[in-house]
Order: sequence, then structure tokens, then C-alpha cells
Amino acid sequence: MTVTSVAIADLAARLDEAAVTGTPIPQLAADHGIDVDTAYHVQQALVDRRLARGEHLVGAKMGLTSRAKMAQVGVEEPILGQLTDTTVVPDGGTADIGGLIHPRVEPEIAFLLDRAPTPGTPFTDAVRAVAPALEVIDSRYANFTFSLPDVIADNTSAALFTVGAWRPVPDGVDNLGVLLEIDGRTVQTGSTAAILGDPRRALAAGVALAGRHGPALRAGWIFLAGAATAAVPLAPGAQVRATVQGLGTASFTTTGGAS
Ligand code: 0L1
Ligand code: MG
Repeated sequence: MTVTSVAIADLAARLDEAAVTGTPIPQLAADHGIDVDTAYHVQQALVDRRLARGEHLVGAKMGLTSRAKMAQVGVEEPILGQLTDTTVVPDGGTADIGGLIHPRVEPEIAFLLDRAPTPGTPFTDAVRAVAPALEVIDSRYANFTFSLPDVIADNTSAALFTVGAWRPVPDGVDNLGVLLEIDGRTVQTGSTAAILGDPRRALAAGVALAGRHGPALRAGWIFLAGAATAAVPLAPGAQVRATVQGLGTASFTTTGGAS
């Protein structure tokens, strides 16, 4: 089935409205013949709506980078999403989750891009600094259930994110211990090795996906490499902290939403 640009715009509008109103919607892809390639067009139309409202791109994110998450969705490759300025929560700040549908949080590692990487750009040339990070994901689909094209169209469930203090690139980022704490209690432990075996591979995969589906990664952008553990449901009033071995912490406190 050929999906027209009108249909792409309509699906993007439905996803946008779901996010803006905090109202879950049924999955879209199967009923509308959306494949992976078309799903990235829907994602772009969705992000374009946000940019038209005055938001700015500040980075890109990888999703489905762990074997566990790939298995959950039944896929073999990760996905790429886009990050805008209004989704940034300052480190140590307050994350308003009141408008979200069913938020979850996951600990990540972030890269600060020194230049626009192209295939083959060495990691240490592409990346100026690294930091611990937290990502809040929030599927716009009912029951957090979706197919691969659905989640791509939904900008990879991106909702909010926090980046800790940037540090120079260490010798290795491939097997750093990761902790996720909520209200001082450890709720997940893992390793950056869960991110495609080595988060540097996530950057290479992101460059390849951006080459196929755009937009190209840019100098100065934040790149969220992916989750080091499973995501955990988030409630209001939670103190959330990610610790990445040797890199420090990223944290926020949640507010808003039904308790
Ligand atoms: O950042 C992520 O890995 C999320 C990707 C989409 C899958 C999900 O929402 O769990
Ligand atoms: Mg993530």
C-alpha cells in the first residue's frame, strides 16, 4: 500500500495530539500499511509539528539498543529518535510528568558530539564528552504496546531526559556499572555493555540510521546511546538518580500527574 503524504501528516497529527493531551491511542501502523521507512517519515512529520511550535532540536536518541528490548518488540536492530529543547530536564531539577500517559525511566549514557559524525568517523573524533543520563519514555499507544513501525513513528517513545555533568571521554565506555535509584532504593543495576555490547556501537548505528532516514547528526548535539537496564514506571514525587561508574550521576525529582 502506498501511504500518501496526507496520510503521513494525519498519523503525525494523531500522535502529536496524543502527546499534547496525554491521551493514549490505538496502534496505527498495521491498519495504515506503515513500514519502517514510512514510519520515519511519520516521525519527521511529528517532529516538524513541534518545531513549527517553536521547539528546537538538541540531539538524537537511540532506542531498543538492548537485546532484552529488541526481543520484547521482536526486532534485530535499534531505532533512532529526535530530542527537542522542551524535553530537557536540568540535572538535579524537576521533571513534570503530569501530562504524560504512562512514563517510565531508564538510565543511559550520553555523548556530546564534537562534529557531525559520518560513517567511519572515529568515536574519539566524533565525541567531545560523555555523561550519565536519565531518559523518561512514554509511549503514546495504549498499554505501552506497539509494533516496530509504531514506535518509530512515535519518535521512539521520547518524552523527557536529563544529562549529568559532562566529562572527557574515558578510555573505555563499554563495561561501566550502572545503577538506577528511586527514593534512595536501587531499582535496577546493569552495565553499559547492555547497550549493543558497547555504547560506541550505538553511535555508529545512529550515524547509519540517520544516513538512511535523517536528519543527519549535528555538531553540538546530545546523543543518548540507549538504556543500560529495563525501564521502570515513574510516579510523581519520586527522586530518581542514575549513576554510571566513573562518570557520576544524573538526577531529577518528578512532579505532577495522578498519584
Ligand atoms: O529509549 C528506548 O529504548 C525506548 C524505545 C522504544 C521502546 C520503548 O518505548 O520501550
Ligand atoms: Mg532510552
